Amino acid sequence: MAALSDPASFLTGANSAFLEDLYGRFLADASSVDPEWQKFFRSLGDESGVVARRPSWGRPFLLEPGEAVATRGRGRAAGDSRDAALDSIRARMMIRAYRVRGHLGASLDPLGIAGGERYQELDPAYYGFGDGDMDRPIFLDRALGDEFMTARDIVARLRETYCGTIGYEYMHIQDPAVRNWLQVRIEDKDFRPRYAAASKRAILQQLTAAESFERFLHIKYTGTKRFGVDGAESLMPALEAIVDRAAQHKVDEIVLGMPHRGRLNVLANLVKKPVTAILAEFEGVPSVPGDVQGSGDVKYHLGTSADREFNGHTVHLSLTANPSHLEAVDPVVAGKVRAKQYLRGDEAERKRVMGLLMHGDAAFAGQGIVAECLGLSELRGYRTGGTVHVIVNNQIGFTTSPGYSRSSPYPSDVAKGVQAPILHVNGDDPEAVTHAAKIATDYR
Ligand SMILES: Cc1ncc(C[n+]2csc(CCOP(=O)(O)OP(=O)(O)O)c2C)c(N)n1
Repeated sequence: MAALSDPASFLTGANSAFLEDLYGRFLADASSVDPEWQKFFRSLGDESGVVARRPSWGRPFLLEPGEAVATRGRGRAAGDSRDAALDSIRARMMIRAYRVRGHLGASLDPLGIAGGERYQELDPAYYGFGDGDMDRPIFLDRALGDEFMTARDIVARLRETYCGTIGYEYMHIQDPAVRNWLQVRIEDKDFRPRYAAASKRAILQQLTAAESFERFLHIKYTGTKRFGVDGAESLMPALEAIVDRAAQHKVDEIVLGMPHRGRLNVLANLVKKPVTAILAEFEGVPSVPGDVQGSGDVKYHLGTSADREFNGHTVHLSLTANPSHLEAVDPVVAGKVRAKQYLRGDEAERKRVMGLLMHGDAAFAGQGIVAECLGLSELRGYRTGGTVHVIVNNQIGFTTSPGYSRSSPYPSDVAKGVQAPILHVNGDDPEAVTHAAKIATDYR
């Protein structure tokens, strides 16, 4: 039999699940697979840390399993002023750690592939609070609202605030007033998310509309390339919440830009483009005679605009047309916002026209134009008063896993350079997603 010209030609999509499983076992323990497979996997020369299946926001610096944490608690009696001071200092250190790194303990893994590692700075034992130290009152000087709290209550409060389904990154912001505004929004009891039955019903209705729309396309146009929002349906209530909130702030116009993913859903359910027009385009018929025609993806490039009313305030929404080139639409949206602000005489405050950009996780981290736009965003000649960015993180970039496509832990890290607050939200908790969307809009 002739030798195979490509020794990897047997690696096909059809046996990928089997190979992935085998490779996983090889990485965990090389001797657990057949020697021939060992030889082959070694010849690939992959770095195991890069290949290991981790979520895109995998955490590199964690306690090793079984590694002891620094336990300094000695079961002290209350009343000793030095020990009381130590308690207070250590509690404050722990509170700060949660504010800075609580997101590393947040539940942000809808696919359940994170492995549940602990981050040592979030462990009370790291600050000397052992099992016997959890129930005496510690003077906090109202750091979390109350004058005294026990370590147990502090940890419970911090975990509830910072390790739920929203992970907050805001402590990199240098301006104390800005940072404090966010801290109050995150920690204060008055701002805790509370959803009335009507709000929950509205969210459910938006999710149902989003899912039904994708299912319909899937059934009706089986086999047609579709950049569905499947799995990230909570994008829809998030966008609805942003626009609704912007309307409450008397924003008159929102200029939107987005990539392919979820675009038809946004057109149908947010911008309310007639579904007949969308479907006509799906069948290759331009809904407006004379519209550009090109590849089968054109329907994912077209823009549209419409007025929507929220509690008596009309907001004009315009989704900017874009090319296939990911993120190229970003500066176009910023330019449109600025032009509209100029035309409306909104240059002093820039409160009436707002930009709203959506991104894929791989594109946001990978495209240089994102960094360029962020870098220009605060300059006098370019500023627009702030853009709300939504990264739809499906933990993959076409066929590339995050470990192969970026060096930063989160896709959003480039935005820290302009001190933007970053809210990571678990897409399986649509109420949390809308809560984060509201904070982002209020912040803007
Ligand atoms: C500038 C540019 N480079 C490459 C591509 C090809 N491409 C299309 S989709 C895609 C992956 C995008 O991944 P992500 O941003 O995570 O979005 P997702 O499709 O996963 O929602 C790539 C590389 C492109 N369209 N534009």
